[in-house]
Amino acid sequence: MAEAPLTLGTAGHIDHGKTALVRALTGKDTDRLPEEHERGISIELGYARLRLPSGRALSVVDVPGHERFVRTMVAGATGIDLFLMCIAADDGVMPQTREHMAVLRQLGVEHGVVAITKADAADPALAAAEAEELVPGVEVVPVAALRGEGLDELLAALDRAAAATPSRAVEAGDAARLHVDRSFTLKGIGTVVTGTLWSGSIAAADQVDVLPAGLRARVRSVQVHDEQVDRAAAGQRVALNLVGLRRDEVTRGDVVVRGNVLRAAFIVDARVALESDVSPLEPGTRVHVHHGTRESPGRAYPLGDGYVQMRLEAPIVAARGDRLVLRQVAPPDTVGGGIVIDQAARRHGPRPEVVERLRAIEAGDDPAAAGGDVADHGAGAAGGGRASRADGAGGANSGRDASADPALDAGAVAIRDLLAADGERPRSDAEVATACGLDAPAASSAFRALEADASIVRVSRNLHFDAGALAALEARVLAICDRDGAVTIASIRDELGTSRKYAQAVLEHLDATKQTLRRGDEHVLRRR
Ligand SMILES: Nc1nc2c(ncn2[C@@H]2O[C@H](COP(=O)(O)OP(=O)(O)OP(=O)(O)O)[C@@H](O)[C@H]2O)c(=O)[nH]1
Ligand SMILES: [Mg+2]
Repeated sequence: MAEAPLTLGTAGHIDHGKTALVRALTGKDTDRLPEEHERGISIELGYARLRLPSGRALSVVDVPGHERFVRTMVAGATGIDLFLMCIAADDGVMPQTREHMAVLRQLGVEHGVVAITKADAADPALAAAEAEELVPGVEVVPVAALRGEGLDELLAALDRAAAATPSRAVEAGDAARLHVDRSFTLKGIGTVVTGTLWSGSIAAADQVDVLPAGLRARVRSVQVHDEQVDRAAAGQRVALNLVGLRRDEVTRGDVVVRGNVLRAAFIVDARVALESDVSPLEPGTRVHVHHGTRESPGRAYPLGDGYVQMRLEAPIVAARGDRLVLRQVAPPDTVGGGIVIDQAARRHGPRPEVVERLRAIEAGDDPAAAGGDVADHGAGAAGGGRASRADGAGGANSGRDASADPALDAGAVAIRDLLAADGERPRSDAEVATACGLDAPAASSAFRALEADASIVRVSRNLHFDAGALAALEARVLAICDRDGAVTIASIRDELGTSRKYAQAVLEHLDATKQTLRRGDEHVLRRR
């Protein structure tokens, strides 16, 4: 069998010589923006191809080291199999050396090499000792890229590291998915997206879906490293020319899938590991959740036993087993990471049966989730529908199943679907009952069943929200609250472009659930 394609990602603090080293190794300057040259720093991800002495070729992603661009680094690092950590001899281990290492750890990128760069500028011994402490068990090679010294030793070390590295993509199954890291238009060609193919394969003439929007497109051509191919395989860096899609309809963070097997979701349950110096998460802790090339603000709700529910402001398109990186906003830092256990979870609190179920899924013996690694139960499908609507894209995932949930009667299912369709502006309970053809007692028992099953949430005497839509709305309101210090019904109404009725309902619900506190007309975040 041919060797699996591998992607090598640089890592390391700003100005530690990553781009210079990639250039010395590959001949390619990955800083291609004028602004990058003017400022002398990398801003965007850069790409190159590296031929190792063994003959093996690696795709290379060069990431920026600036602390403001860690999110870009994470987007690049999610597609890599092994790392090239650069630590400058004259500077040693610095904050983004540590943070990039934390990101790699949380993404499960274990193999790589450390280069002590600028070995011509200072004795590399001190930085090498720091490196051995930070990244134990990894080969450390001093190099001077501008003089071309140490490159042969580095290439040999990379060959050894590559030989020991399994491709993560090939392990990941058959369904094709590509997390988009760039999208652009080429004159006469149209919309092009690039990314690492995480799993499956994609060929010209394939029909694909772009999630979370749920837009359809046809693949006109496929390129791997600037060469036209019939079919791209898992693990390769791929460029797809898509027909039927405008450039502004697809962007970094979106996911191109073939086979309609993944869904977008606002709520995921994950097993979380925090970095060693981070204190435990409080319910409602604000975090930025990075998944694939997407970053979404959200809140973390510990469920017990290391499981945490992430309620997100923007949907992610995840499969079970995917890695998440968690960053805090202020001060910005990587605080931990997680592995997705339920990729389309329902909103729930830290109940023993929730933890039991997640344990069962993780052990591979959960009956409701058995048989596949992607959303295949009712909640997952509904999550997709909700996600796309709340995202403003509309009409997505029309394949959403009609949901014959055995625990719910037809009336309850009708209400659930109607509220999911209403999203952030649900009609009143009485209007829902009328629309579903239910009399008052039937409607009220259906509402109770749906509340118990956490697919809807009651926010006031006669108003229910779809749980996913409410979570997204709450997250947006809390983000505004965080930014402005305090909000009022009027400010929320104006900023969200909603009506006073919904603004008031959501604020009262946030007060009642102790996420905000009312002070006169204002609502402020409850501090820990
Ligand atoms: N003396 C010496 N200087 C180097 C060497 N490699 C890089 N530099 C210099 O260090 C500076 C930063 O190099 P870059 O390669 O842009 O650093 P980077 O890590 O890619 O920086 P960011 O992408 O912004 O994080 C430049 O001025 C380089 O010329 C080296 O081997 N020796
Ligand atoms: Mg650079």
